[in-house]
Amino acid sequence: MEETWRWFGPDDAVRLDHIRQAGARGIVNSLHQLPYGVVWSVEEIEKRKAIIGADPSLGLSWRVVESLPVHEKIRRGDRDCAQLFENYRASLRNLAACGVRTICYNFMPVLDWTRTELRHPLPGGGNALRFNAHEYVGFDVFILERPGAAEGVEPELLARAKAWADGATQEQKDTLLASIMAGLPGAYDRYDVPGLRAILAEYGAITADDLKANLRRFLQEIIPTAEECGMQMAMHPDDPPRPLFGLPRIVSTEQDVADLLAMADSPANGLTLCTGSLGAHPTNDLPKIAARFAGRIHFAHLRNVAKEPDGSFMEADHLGGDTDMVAVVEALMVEQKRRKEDGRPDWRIPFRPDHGHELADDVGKPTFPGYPLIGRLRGLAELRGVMTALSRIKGLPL
Ligand code: DNO
Ligand code: MN
Repeated sequence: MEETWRWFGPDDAVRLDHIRQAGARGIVNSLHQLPYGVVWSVEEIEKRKAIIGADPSLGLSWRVVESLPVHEKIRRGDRDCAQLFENYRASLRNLAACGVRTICYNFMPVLDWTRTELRHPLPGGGNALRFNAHEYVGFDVFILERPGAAEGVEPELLARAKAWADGATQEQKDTLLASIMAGLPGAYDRYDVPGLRAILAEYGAITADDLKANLRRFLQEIIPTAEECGMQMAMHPDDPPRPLFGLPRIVSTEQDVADLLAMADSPANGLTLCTGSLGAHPTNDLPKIAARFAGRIHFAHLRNVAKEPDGSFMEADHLGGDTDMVAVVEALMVEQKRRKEDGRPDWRIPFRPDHGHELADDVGKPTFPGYPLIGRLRGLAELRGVMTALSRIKGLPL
């Protein structure tokens, strides 16, 4: 397995030499400074490559793009997207010309990964990310006041949500909003409550089927180009894997993944196996999903979650939580063996420790939420231990 690490670019408090100290060589990167929908020029891509490779003794290179963002108009299914599709294809061609061929992206409308709590205290100090179902409902029903938000919510959960909203100070409400927005990548504007209402209104009453049709259209537009360029598109699943604020999410379950891969039956149309995202869904069996779709997994995000009965979940230690991480890693390593035996030069699957706890000297540092140095370094070390042991015991190639 190829060790990679998400780096947010020159603004990241985690430096490239830190990443090398953690052991990773592959950099996962995006051009966060560019607005959504514009072409990534060869010049901008080369500039970033030069920064990543500036100190050759570190041996780092840009391995995966995360993300090449899909414009909201494409997700929403606007008619006049021809230029946006053309720009996306141009960015793919430019990236391929610069040697970057694995592209992680997502199809989550409006938001990206979403939590309600960025600093849940851990025993002994340090913090974890959490999704608290009552805070989510409290925000949706009593702060956003989205029409219909209370429909279908368990009365007991709704009562706890109301108690939370009634008791929360303005500061607590602001912190919740900031937590919900924290997953939007890079230096982008986050929505305030009126802004969120406005963008939700633009989506109107979109259904999961509508969103799937929009995804199919996107894949029809870009997969042929990805094929021509020898690129691997790797869809990131929904985090959390459930509808949010009335917007459907369509890459949440094993069946959704099967549907996505069937929409364009091409090796270029693949998956980022994010165990933490899929793992927060009650019916997803991660080792099974990893084994079933192994041939189309181009990238892996490895982390764990501990689920709670009301739909809340907490980001757990990488080898803790509800997902059998050893079994997932084994499935990926079995796939690597197959690729190697097929003579593929690129048989190693890139993975990164996806999120880590904020631990020790990282507490209080201006790292990106979920992306501190020490917690990810710990996660990567634990995962590397699993891989090393599996390789020895099962004879699987590392
Ligand atoms: C969360 C990440 C996601 C991911 C995007 C990919 O930490 O795994 O934000 O980068 O969804 O498009
Ligand atoms: Mn992920």
